[in-house]
Amino acid sequence: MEHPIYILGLGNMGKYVAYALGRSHARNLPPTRLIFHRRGLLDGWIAADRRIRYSTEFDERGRTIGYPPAIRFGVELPVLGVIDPRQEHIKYLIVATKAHLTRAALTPIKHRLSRDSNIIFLQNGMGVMDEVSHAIFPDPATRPTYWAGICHAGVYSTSRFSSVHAGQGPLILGIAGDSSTSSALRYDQHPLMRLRSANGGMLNVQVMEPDAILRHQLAKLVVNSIINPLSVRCNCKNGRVLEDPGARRLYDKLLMEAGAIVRALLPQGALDEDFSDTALDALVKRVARQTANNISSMLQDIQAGRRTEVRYINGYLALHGRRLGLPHRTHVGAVSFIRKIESDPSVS
Ligand code: KPL
Repeated sequence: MEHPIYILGLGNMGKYVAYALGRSHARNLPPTRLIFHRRGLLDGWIAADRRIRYSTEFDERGRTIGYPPAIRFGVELPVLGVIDPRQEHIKYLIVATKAHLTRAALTPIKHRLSRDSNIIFLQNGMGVMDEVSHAIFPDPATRPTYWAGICHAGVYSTSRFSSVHAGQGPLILGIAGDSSTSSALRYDQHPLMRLRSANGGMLNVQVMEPDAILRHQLAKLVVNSIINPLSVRCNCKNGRVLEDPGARRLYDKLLMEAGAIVRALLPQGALDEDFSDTALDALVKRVARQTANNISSMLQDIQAGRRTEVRYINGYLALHGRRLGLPHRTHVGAVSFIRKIESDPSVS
């Protein structure tokens, strides 16, 4: 029997990937199984008729088909997966929980994971893998292989099991760690590479070597550390962040601080033009435009009264800025601002 691909966490990204995999279910991909880490989720899933509803703002040629999203373009997914009562070994796991829930969500299934397991962390921010290693897999000899998944698609949820694909972008995938842990050859033969064909290539998977993955994680961190808190501050969609005059001043400060910190976190000798302030500025603006109609995940969390991932985004930059003796005040300010709103939404 093929090892299933398990998905833990059905937020925006979890639904997006589950839908793509589920649509390919009967064809060339291993079966997909959802793991619900809270009882309420299972009850909700049953109440939602065990379906993920997905719609897109794009037609098959990539043209925007209008906003607000037309649900009639969506496709309903029949039963996608089941809770696995057999507690079998997990070879492939996609973790798409919020960063701060990862440890708690993984703990009950840690006995099902071993050295030959592969975990794709499909989350915003950085620092989760270290946290998981420290708390769950302290022994490197028995630790699963960690993959970083960086999704550039803009997706937002309209209900717990419905989401809208609002901004196009690839899913960057690669083993996280040092270069010695992988090679192009291993990637090519790796069963997870079949994600590339999920639902006719819907996920637009691009595979990268560990050094390139780290660079990508850092670049995405910069993007999220600017667009996400500013979208909360302006209470606006991503595209408007660039237009708000108040946000503009903060934008420059966040960018300058983040740029210096990520340059210091790059692997030795990896410094290049992609991480200059000008290049990072162009990247953030490009993503804001490409996802102009999307509501950032941080604003979605705030609107839903959930805790955000700010501690793993601006908090991660602030932590390393402090450690490296680099300016990081604006990121500390962003963390405090978002945390205040989390505990008292009237602050915004
Ligand atoms: O990753 C995102 C997020 O919202 O967290 C962006 C790229 C900003 C898209 O909304």
